[in-house]
Amino acid sequence: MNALAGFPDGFEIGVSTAAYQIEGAVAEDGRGPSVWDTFAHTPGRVKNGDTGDVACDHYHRWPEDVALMADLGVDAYRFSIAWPRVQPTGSGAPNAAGLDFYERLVDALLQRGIAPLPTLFHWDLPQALEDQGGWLSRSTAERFAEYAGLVADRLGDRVHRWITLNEPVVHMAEGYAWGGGAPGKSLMFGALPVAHHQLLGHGLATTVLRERGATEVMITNNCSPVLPATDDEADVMAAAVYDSFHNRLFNDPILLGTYPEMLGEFLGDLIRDGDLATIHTPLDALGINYYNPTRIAAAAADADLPFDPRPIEGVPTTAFGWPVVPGGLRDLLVGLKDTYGDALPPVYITENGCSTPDGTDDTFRIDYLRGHLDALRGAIEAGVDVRGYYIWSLMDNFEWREGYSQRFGLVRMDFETQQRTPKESYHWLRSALAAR
Ligand code: IFM
Repeated sequence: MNALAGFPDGFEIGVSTAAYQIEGAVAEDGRGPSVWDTFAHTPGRVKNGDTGDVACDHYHRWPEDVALMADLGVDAYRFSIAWPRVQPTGSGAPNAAGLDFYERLVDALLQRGIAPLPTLFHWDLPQALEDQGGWLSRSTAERFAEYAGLVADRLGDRVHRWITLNEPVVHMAEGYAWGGGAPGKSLMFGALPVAHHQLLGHGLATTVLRERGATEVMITNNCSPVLPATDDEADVMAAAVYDSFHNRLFNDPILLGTYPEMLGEFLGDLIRDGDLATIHTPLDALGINYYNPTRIAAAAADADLPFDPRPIEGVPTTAFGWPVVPGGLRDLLVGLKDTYGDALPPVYITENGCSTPDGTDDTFRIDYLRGHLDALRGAIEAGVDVRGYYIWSLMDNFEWREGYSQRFGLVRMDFETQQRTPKESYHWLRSALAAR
């Protein structure tokens, strides 16, 4: 059966990328440094000392990448806009050359009948803003809304759908709590203000985008269904804590206008009158990135954190070691519907995909995608309003602290020559799209 059969009319199939992971050209046309430039250039932070300096050189080779997408036949392309290209120091007048680049990209997509879906922040904060506190500082939320306005002023006559932030939980956790990503801080629970300020930035930017004619504004949250390691009460409690931290901290305030009770106390003083109303500004859709469920046990009494992730046994794993559990996608979506009811807007799966070893046949990725599309169909049949599915990623790219070692692409990248070679999964998807 065609893997894309049985989805509702208008169901969107797309591919996703992010600026720092593909663009390169980090010092061209006035782009300022971002926290990821700083982090990647700090010895020992990224595997093999890799950086995004060149990445897929998409900044120069974007016409080839648009042609690949057109040939693939996708409906839409989710990419991110690099804030430091638009505002090199994170505030002030826009850098026209940076906006020109995205304007050319958007025009080329539209000419090919591919709907652009830009994300305004995918972790590459201008370094100058980080130097003033980054997302620990409330002012970054205000700067973000201004930046959103500058981008929409230029592109808003052609782009009507926007994603504000990508995976704020991952940016908070990796960037500010554990230090595995930029800006590399290890504040543990001291990172929680980053959640509030990102959410506030999202809410402020949503209003700005709407004022400039946006018809569909969403945020992309990374969500993971949480499984207690056993039925033991301590494990069940630890799983609930993890669920609050990973999922509910970002979904509840947006969809319900409240923080999960067990985390609200950490945020108390930061929340000003009106903040939750701003964050709760109605959303047109919710973007969800799904990769795998998380299995959680209670932590040892002297541990830093109150939960202890455990492996999920007995399932295949990706090259990253992530468990492959397609049914988790259905469970996640049905669970969200159960939790939020009518407060859950239409959903787009804005990322799903797997890394595989270089040079192997691509059956693993095809099976992965087919399995997750089946699970998605199951969620729709169970009553969840899902409007689209975006594969991570169009092409192999800079996988953050793993550098170029994890390959998620439908298109193989030779990072020496910049040659792009469609993988078997690309051809498989192309046939499925053509036969829809
Ligand atoms: O590469 C990342 C992406 O930037 C955000 N979501 C998860 C992907 C795979 O790790």
